[in-house]
Amino acid sequence: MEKKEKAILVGVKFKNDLLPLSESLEELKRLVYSSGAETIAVLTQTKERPDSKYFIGSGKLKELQELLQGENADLVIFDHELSPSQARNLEEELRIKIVDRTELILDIFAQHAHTAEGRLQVELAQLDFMQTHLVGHGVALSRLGGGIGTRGPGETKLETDRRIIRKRISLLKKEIEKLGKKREVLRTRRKASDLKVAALVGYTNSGKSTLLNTLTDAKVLTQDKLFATLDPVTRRFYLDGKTILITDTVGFIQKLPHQLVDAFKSTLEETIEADLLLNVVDVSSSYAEHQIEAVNRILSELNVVATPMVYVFNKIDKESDECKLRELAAKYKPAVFISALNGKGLDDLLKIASNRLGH
Ligand SMILES: Nc1nc2c(ncn2[C@@H]2O[C@H](COP(=O)(O)OP(=O)(O)OP(=O)(O)O)[C@@H](O)[C@H]2O)c(=O)[nH]1
Ligand SMILES: [Mg+2]
Repeated sequence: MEKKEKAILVGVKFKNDLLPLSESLEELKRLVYSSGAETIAVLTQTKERPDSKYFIGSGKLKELQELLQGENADLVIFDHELSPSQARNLEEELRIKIVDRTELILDIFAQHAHTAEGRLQVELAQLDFMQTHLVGHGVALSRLGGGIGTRGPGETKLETDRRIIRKRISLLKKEIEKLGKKREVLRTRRKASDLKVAALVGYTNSGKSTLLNTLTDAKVLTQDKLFATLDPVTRRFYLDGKTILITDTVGFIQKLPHQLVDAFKSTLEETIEADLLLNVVDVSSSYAEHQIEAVNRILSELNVVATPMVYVFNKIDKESDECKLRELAAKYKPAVFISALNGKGLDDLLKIASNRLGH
């Protein structure tokens, strides 16, 4: 077992931020936990705009320096996207590994990618990140120590040469395209056979895989960690005497790194091409509405707004606030309320799915 890395988190509230800082930081902590690291301290600040050199202001930088002297931290994680030069300046000033939110999410993806296609997609996203951050890590701090930012299929230590990276990226794109073509053939065949597809979409950790397992005995890994599923899984299901396919896929998150959206295009095609979207929401989260908005934003970026959709409010066994449930039902339609864990409400879900698929 790798030693658990100890992380200090830094979050800055800017004037125009839509999300409360506390919500974003709570999520960052869950991301840190999901990556296998441990949060030992959190530092926050309110600012007009990021400092161009260090992202945080000079006073906060000093505070962070002092904190680092007292704590036995392995790295500092920023809840933001740092520019390559900010990351480098911070590393040189603080003499510690600096990781930003994008890099952290990429690391979780790297740990959770298991199929050949998933690994290629993660490597592509990581190299894309690396390519723009080649100046990001000062020579003073070698990254050979392991941990966040060093794991993943693409990690061969001296690939810091732009030319090599560019070559590798173009190779990966070709490979991914080849696999994407295979998917396309399968989809075309499916369409010809008139098989309808329902795709499970939603925020990470909302219970998509649990629902697939309950419905089909799929045995997909479910975990109380973010981004447990990366590779799409499709299972047959009998609905009103007809076979349909249900696809479980990668979850979404606020501020999803664009490198991942780009690299996972072919995986996301499964969602784009579905006949019905089951938008699974963790109703017990205090941030359920923000999560719905984030998911819908990504769906509209993927151009799937025309696909019929059902809001599947999951985990009702954990939510007792009737008022909240009524408000959600009034705002997001059509909706069903279920517990993927204990099976409650599944009949309603199947009825509405069947109806929406035109059975
Ligand atoms: N109480 C309760 N917990 C649930 C329910 N459905 C899922 N969970 C739990 O929520 C956590 C996440 O479930 P997953 O099915 O892995 O979620 P997911 O949407 O597939 O998540 P990612 O693959 O990470 O995007 C697990 O710990 C599940 O046991 C439910 O109806 N009730
Ligand atoms: Mg899952």
